[in-house]
Amino acid sequence: MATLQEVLQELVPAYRKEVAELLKEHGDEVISQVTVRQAYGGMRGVKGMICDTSVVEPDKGLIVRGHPLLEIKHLWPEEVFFLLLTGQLPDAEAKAALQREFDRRSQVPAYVWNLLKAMEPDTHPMCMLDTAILVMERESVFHKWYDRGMKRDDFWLAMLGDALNILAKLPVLAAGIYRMRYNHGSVMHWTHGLDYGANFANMLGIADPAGAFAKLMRLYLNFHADHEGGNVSANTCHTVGSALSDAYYAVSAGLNGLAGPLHGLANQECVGWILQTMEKFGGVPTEQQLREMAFETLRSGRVIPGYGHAVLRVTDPRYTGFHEFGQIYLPEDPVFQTVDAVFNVIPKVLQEYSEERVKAGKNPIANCWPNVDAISGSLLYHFGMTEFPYYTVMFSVSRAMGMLAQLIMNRALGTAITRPKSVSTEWVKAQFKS
Ligand code: CMX
Repeated sequence: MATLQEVLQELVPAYRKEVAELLKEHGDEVISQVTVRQAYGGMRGVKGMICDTSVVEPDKGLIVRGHPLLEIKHLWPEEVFFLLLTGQLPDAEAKAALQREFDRRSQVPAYVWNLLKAMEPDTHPMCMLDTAILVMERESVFHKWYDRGMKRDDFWLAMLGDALNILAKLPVLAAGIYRMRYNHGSVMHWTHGLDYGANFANMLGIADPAGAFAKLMRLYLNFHADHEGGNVSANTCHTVGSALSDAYYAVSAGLNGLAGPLHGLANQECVGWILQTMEKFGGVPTEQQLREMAFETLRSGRVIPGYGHAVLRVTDPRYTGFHEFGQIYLPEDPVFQTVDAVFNVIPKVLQEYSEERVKAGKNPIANCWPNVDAISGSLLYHFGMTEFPYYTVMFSVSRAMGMLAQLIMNRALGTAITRPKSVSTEWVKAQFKS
């Protein structure tokens, strides 16, 4: 099979033709409308952008290029990246070629380590990661080619160059940040010939005699890679990229969004909540104790982290897949057992609380089921990664794959600069005056 670049070279003209025909035939047809509530409510449910790498069905969860997530959970991260872009699975040769691309691009420049070392010791690891990506912008292929007068048709190719460079360096950077920030010793290097997930596991320096942690990393990087285009990180990356800002600007910006507690940071908050509950009740809590703790959290105006979702209306399949992993590798772990106990209690609590909210004239909670963040941290914690402020960095290594795949697709399709129309409250009032 051909390499990723060669496959894309074949596919991009076909993608373009398909979209041009769709626009010609159906360009003026309506696919969505917007209510006042949606305009004030984060545009929830408004169909206003295109993302071909994956879709999230409210009742099914993530579907990557037509494959429901749990049917492709065995894929390695490099295979997922190939799939996101091409809709095809690489054969052994194409996979090895992509791994060699990562091998040769994995060196992180010395000035990046110097910058990271100069940061204050209490800097959040997400801030370190996003700063490191941004400072490497001077390496951008897209930027350099653009300055030389690159043709529009080649934008995607330059974006692919940036994407491969960023993806190759991200696990090295992220693992280095873990080791620097939490005093785990010197930064470790990428091993040539080792796959992406195992390389990341290895560079984190977690003892892994049976290879279970490497398996978790492959699964983790697969599960978090993409979640269609409208979530905060992907949408931000899309918007920044639409101004033809290069991938370093766009990915760093998207990951800044991932760093928010209502988005990727929820996994950090979730483990915090679980540990707090265990500490309060001296171990794995009973269902009654969990109810008590949950209502205490809700009544103090906080959310239950890891539960609810803007699109999903069922248990997140990523939660289900991680749960299967936990049952095999850490069934006796008390943190994992608490996560399990939480699953038996929280949906009911949130349902009751939602009914209370409705009676008080507030919005219902649209989804009372767990999302990925409810469980992912407990697996990392089991393997000794107890520094939970770091977890979103791991999420980022993976999510960058989806964001970069989307950027390449956008430049291939020539997606326009993002510019939705905003209106003022005065304008809204005037619409309904009569
Ligand atoms: N605990 C308490 N209240 C919750 C809740 C939860 N887990 N989930 C939703 N609600 C509340 C919302 O805060 C909102 O309240 P207001 O109307 O007073 O603002 C109301 O229920 C309705 O929200 P919704 O329509 O159900 O959900 P949204 O699309 O507005 O928000 C999300 C989605 C994820 C931000 C929300 O469910 C949440 O805050 N969950 C906890 C944090 C979390 O797990 N985030 C990670 C999501 C996955 C990811 O992006 O990484």
